[in-house]
Amino acid sequence: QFQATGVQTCFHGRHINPQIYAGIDGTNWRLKDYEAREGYQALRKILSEGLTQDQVIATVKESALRGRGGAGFPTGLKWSFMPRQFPGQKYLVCNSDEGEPGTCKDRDILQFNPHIVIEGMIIAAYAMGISVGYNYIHGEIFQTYDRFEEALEEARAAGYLGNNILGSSFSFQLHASHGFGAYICGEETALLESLEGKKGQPRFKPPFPASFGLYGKPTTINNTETFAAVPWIIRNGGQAFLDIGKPNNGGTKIYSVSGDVEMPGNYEIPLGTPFSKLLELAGGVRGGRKLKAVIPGGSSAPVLPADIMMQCTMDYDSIAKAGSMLGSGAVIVMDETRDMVESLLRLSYFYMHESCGQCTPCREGTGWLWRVVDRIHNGHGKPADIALLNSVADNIQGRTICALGDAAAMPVRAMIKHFKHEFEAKIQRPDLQTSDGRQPVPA
Ligand code: L3W
Ligand code: SF4
Repeated sequence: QFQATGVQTCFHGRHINPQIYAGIDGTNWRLKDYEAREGYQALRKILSEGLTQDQVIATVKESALRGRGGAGFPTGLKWSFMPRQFPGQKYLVCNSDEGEPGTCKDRDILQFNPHIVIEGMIIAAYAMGISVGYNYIHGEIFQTYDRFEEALEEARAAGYLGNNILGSSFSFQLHASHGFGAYICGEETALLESLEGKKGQPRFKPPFPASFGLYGKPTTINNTETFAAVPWIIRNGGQAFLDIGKPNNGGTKIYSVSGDVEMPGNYEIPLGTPFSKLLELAGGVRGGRKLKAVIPGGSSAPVLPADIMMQCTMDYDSIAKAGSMLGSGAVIVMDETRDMVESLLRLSYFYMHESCGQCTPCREGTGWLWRVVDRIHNGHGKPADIALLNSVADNIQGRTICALGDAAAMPVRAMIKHFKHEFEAKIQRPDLQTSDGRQPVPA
């Protein structure tokens, strides 16, 4: 029932299963097509049945929908943090600043089913009594931004957005905002700074955006995929959504599967599905090779060796129990030929490059990590370097303003924990270095 149907959405090998989020072939994204797929029926239901704000939030809580951007925070709980009777302006923000290496799901949702995000945001705004919203879209996806703008125009013209929506007393203005392509602007408070026209640097939390958000006003920020789940939940009920997944992990999730698989792409499957099933949907390991390791939730998530990963189900709790995190659902598959030192070199370069430089442990530490991994990779590693890497990671983790510091430190510790022998081999046997990353490193 939930097998990826092979619906082509973007380019070869990219599939989104038409269960909840999409099911689009690239031509049927317009309002009339969305309405033909029960689009805006959830909004109509709320307004015609006069559902209260509390009822909508209670339904989302019941669904056990958790934030799809990385942290997995319960959506209904987050919505309930918003002050109801706030005298000033409140804001709703969609985080479409998808930049996590390996993640490419939000881009496809916006490109192929933009109205599902718009409807989800309208419902969220209704539930929290918000009259203005923004969708902050990653700076490098111009086509997607234009598509979303077109969809907004359609929704406004049809009376779904603007003043007195569908003749009700509820009004909501929604705007698109183009980001600038910096990874750090996906961090919610950096995003808010950027939206305000400032340099995109994270703020200290608390206060959380629910009390001090955009322009210092109460703000709720959810990920694109999170909003996209909301119309289905309202149409079918919270319990139905929960039943698709497993307790505490309601619904389906889109996984961006990349790396050494036959059919990389976006796959929508129920939370709680065995990893082995997802791997099978993606065509298995490329070239029939053996699975070596998997990064289960985007580059910030600790790597897991094949034997542990094959025991996991794809949901927040199972992956956390195994020592990693589901994150944004970017599943990076590595086969037996992958050189883990070289993989870590790529990752650590990314975090060094994307650090906003605001706090010393992250600004200096990410550079240290990269330089030490680089010298190990280049055959100039010293025996003390492995301990040095762990020590630098220790001095970053938990000591920074935002999660980027942790995200840079955790992959280092995990790589060393599970694949220490590869680091040792490079230090002891420089002749085993690989430059193309395809030569196996003997155990
Ligand atoms: C009010 C409280 N609100 C928490 C809210 C908070 C936020 C949400 C989760 O990081 C992760 C990160 C990346 N009162 C609250 C409260 N909130 N306590 O709940 O908060 P938090 O701090 O747990 O997470 P975060 O800062 O949102 C996100 C990881 O995701 N990640 C990155 C993904 C990148 C993308 C992208 O490319 N755009 O999604 C992937 O794994 O490392 O750990 O809203 O305000 N007491
Ligand atoms: Fe900037 Fe890094 Fe500090 Fe985050 S942890 S605020 S990215 S310096």
